[in-house]
Amino acid sequence: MKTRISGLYALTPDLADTAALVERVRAALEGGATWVQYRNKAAAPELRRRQAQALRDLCRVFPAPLIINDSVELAEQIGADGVHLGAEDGSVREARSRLGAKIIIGVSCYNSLQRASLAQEEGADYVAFGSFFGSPTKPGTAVAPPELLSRAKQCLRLPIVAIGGITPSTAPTLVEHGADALAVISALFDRGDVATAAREFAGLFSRSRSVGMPS
Ligand code: TZP
Ligand code: MG
Repeated sequence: MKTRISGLYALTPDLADTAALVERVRAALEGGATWVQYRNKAAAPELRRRQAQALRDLCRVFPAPLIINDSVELAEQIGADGVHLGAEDGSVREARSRLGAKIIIGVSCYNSLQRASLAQEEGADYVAFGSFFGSPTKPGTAVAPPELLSRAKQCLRLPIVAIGGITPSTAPTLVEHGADALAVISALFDRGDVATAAREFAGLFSRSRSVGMPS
């Protein structure tokens, strides 16, 4: 059985210093991040491979699933738990046939429910929508309203990830609208104390899970 994504999904900032990257991701995991995505569009292939391997080793210890952004090839090379595909990264079917049934496949759907339904039909394991707020990491990207999450919840079976400009103050509305997980870069890794930032995000999920539970 594959783990269903939920909670804080820590996406890596671009850091050339691999030791510093690993320490910051370790702090995020210690603070309660549940999943990690290696994302670095700027690094050369050899550095990407080394960083992905170092994060794979770290994630195995916790354990937490490690997902590779953009590259089926890199995910395969390092034995990652999954791959995350955007519009330019090939189809879910191709990734599935190359990586196999056990690999987690996530898909960026921007603000498109149609793209999400297709991803679900093709066998994706989660879909991501966004950007919900202005993103310092990816300015000028497609904008999605929080209501999209409620609509997606009604028509999809897959878990839903929200992304884009998410901070501890903008996060609650996304969780209330049905986000199962929050993908965060800057509001997590630009903070001096990454573990404390992670705890703030992770706390939103323990609170929402306890709502409605018998006391
Ligand atoms: N896709 C939409 S916004 C974004 C991606 C990859 C970046 C999210 O980073 P931040 O810093 O949490 O806004
Ligand atoms: Mg991509």
